[in-house]
Parts: sequence; structure tokens; C-alpha cells
Amino acid sequence: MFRKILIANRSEIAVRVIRACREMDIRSVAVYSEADRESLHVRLADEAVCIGPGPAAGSYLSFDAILSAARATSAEAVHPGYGFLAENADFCQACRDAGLRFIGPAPAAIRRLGFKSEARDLAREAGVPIVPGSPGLLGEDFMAEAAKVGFPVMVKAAAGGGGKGLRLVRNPKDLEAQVRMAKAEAKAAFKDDSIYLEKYIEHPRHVEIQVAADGVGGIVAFPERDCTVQRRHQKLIEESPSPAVTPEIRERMQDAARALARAAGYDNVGTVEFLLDTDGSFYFMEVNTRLQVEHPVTELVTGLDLVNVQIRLAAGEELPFGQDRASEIRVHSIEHRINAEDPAHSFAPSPGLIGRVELPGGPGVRVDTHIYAGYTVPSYYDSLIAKLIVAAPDREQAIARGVRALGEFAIEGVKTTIPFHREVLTHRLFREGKFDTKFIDAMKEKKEMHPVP
Ligand code: MV4
Repeated sequence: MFRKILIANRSEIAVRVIRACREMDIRSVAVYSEADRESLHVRLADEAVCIGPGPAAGSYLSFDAILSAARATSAEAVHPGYGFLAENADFCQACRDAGLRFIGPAPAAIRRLGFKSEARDLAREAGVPIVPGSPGLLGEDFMAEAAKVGFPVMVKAAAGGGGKGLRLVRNPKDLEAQVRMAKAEAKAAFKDDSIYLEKYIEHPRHVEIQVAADGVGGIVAFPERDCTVQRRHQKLIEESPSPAVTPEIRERMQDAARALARAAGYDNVGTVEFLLDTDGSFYFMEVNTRLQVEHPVTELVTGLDLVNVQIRLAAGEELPFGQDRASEIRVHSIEHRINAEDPAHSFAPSPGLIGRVELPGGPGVRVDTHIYAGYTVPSYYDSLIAKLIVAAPDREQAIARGVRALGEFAIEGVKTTIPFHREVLTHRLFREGKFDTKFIDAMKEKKEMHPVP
């Protein structure tokens, strides 16, 4: 096992990884930017190295700064967390070249699965259902392709992900302009203007399967997470199990996720995302080759520690449990992302000094955070300041527990999404589990939603 791990990240996820290290008797090295001197991950780690200025380009995204910190502290492995360099195949390769173990999959898997049309090809070959669409990348014959697929269609950037470079086209007369715009946007964002087409699914849910693989044939799939409650492709609430997934769907989805991981030669933890349609059919969407923000939901549902698993797998150990243990659903869990944002003003960022913090507690309540009274939320990074994750014997009790915990949760000095989460939890359609990806917009507009069967 490693003696020392460098965490190439900040915020609550750096804290989360440090905690796993301590429980495994592994020394932790925090890296921090000048804007993060006062951050909790710096205080909790065994050692800390300043790697540059506030803007991430000169610190959390700097290969050189991070690799020198690893060298200076004799770290043996690098945990990338999520965001920043977590899905950067070149960084993963650079770690290996520097003699460091990257806690995540191999560069080839990151590269292949990160390019969405390649991941889609791999899914097709592995027998995993994909949304009907153009066979490969889209050429100049896009009108004929779209006609074959049937309108409405979704134009997607091949190098994209997480909703970037997405375009919905309902009317054939808009296709040409939308294809041009999607290409220009993809070129600017990803330096690659490849696009492909899919049939548009009107009322999907976002359901994903966490997998873990040891690279020597062991692959397990965990219970699903439902991440349908999103706003502008930012997840706000994640829960497990999904109110829309039956044991049959779960088993088919887990089989599909394992088949894809096997076909990709996957190693370490990852997530296979699916669109779930109202009739129970599901389609592969993309693979996330990192630990995700919402991993605690799966940890509470199963009683397992995914960061511990990641570290063991990266150190060359085999999976410490089999499929039966991985798919044990012990509780219902819901996560709320608490962002320093103002929900009353289009979720505008609200950085600044935190005057007072009261964390919720009691049975079935977990808070992953890096904030404390007197901490200043910097404006350089994303606005996630805490995650509230609750667990209870069933969904109804989990919702009641969430309402209770959100009521105890007090943060002064910055605006947060806490009141917004209370509103969602008390909404009839959320309580009934009848929501799709348009739920938040519909809620905001006080419109009644189309009932989802
Ligand atoms: C789709 C879709 C409908 N049909 N693809 C892809 C990236 C993800 N963040 C959103 N994506 C979607 N892809 C087809 N063929 C609808 C969405 C979508 C969505 C999916 C799940 C949860 C929330 C969503 C919000 C907007 C769009």
C-alpha cells in the first residue's frame, strides 16, 4: 500500500480523500492555491504545498506545479478528485512518466471514453443500448442522416460532455444553422468540431451506474443513482435507489455498465450514465472516468467506502468484494448540493466571508464540506460549498430527514441553495417521484408538469 498520497484538488473532495487516507494510515499531501491558504483541506492534511496563484490555470491545472509538489514531498500516488485534471489523460500519463501512480483509470481508457462518439461506438460493440442516431460522426449529409433518425434530433459535440455543445432541433428547417452553431461552439470549447446526431428523448431521467474494476477481470456495478434534478446541466439533487427503476431495470443497467467497463478494459472506479425513458428503456449516454461529486449517495446506500476502494485498486489490489455485496441496497439516500449561489437571482455565484455555520447532524445525516465560520469562499472556483447526504429506511423518511436537516443547516454571509432544496423536497411531484429533466424549470415557472407515468 502507498505510504503517501498527494491530493491534486481542493474543497470538500480534498477533505474527503484526506479522511480516507487517514483511515488507511496513508500520509496525505494537500496542494493549495494562494486563494486557498485558509481552506480546511490544508489544515487537515499531514503536509501542504502552495502551488500557485488563485486562478486554477496557474495552480490546480498546472502539471508542473503539482508534479514538483509530489516530487518535493516524495508522494507515491496522486488522487485527482473530480474536475480540474481528473479526466485529463495527458495528466494521468504525466504522473506515470514521473513514476507516480494516478488514482484512476489508465490514460487510454480516459481518452477513449472521454470522446463521446468513441464511447458510443464501444457501447454499441459491447451490446449496450444507445440512442438511435447517426452511425458515426456527422458529415455534410446531415440532413439525410437527420431525416433517417427522425425529428426531433439532438446534435451533440463528440469531444463534449456534461451538456456542453448540445443542440435540440425540432424543425428540419433549423438543422443547418444548428449544426453550424454546434460545430463552432465545439471548436471553441474543445478544439474539435466533430458532432453526431441522436433521436431526442422528450422526458428522460438521468440514471447512472457506479462501477469498480480491478483490471484483472473483477468488475462490480453498484445500485443506480438518479440525477434527474438538474439545472443547466448542473446536478442539484442525486438519490439512490431511483424512484423510477425497478429491480429488472436495475439488473439490466448493471449488466450493461459492466459489459461496457469490460469492453473498455476499465480499471478503478467510474460511472456509466444512461438516459431512462418513460417506458423503462434506457440508453447509454456517457462515461465519467473519475470519482463523482455524488459518490456519497452510493456509499450510504451500500455501506461501502469508494475512496478506500479507489486507493486499493490503484495500489494493485483486487476488488475487496463481489457483485452481491456491491448491489446490496441497505437504505435510501439523497444528496443535496449546497452551492454559494443565489437561487432567487438565477443562481448567481455568491462568494464571500462566511460569518456563521451550523451543520445539521443526528441520525442518517452526513455533511461533506470544507467550510467553517470565518472561511471566505473564493470567487475563482465552482460554487459547491457543502453536500448534505441523508440516509433513511425508505424514500419518504429520507425526504423527511432531508427537510429536517436542511432546517438545521444555517450558513450566514453568503447566499446558498439551502432554501431551494427545501422547496424541491416539499414539491408534490418530487415527493411522488414523478419528475423528469424539465422539473426545475417547470417548478420555477410554477407550471404544472406533464405527469410522467
Ligand atoms: C439527451 C437528451 C434527450 N435526448 N440526449 C446529455 C448531457 C446531459 N447532461 C444532458 N443530456 C441530454 N441528452 C437525447 N438523445 C436530454 C438531455 C438532457 C438531460 C438529461 C438528463 C438530465 C437532465 C437533462 C437536461 C437537459 C438535457
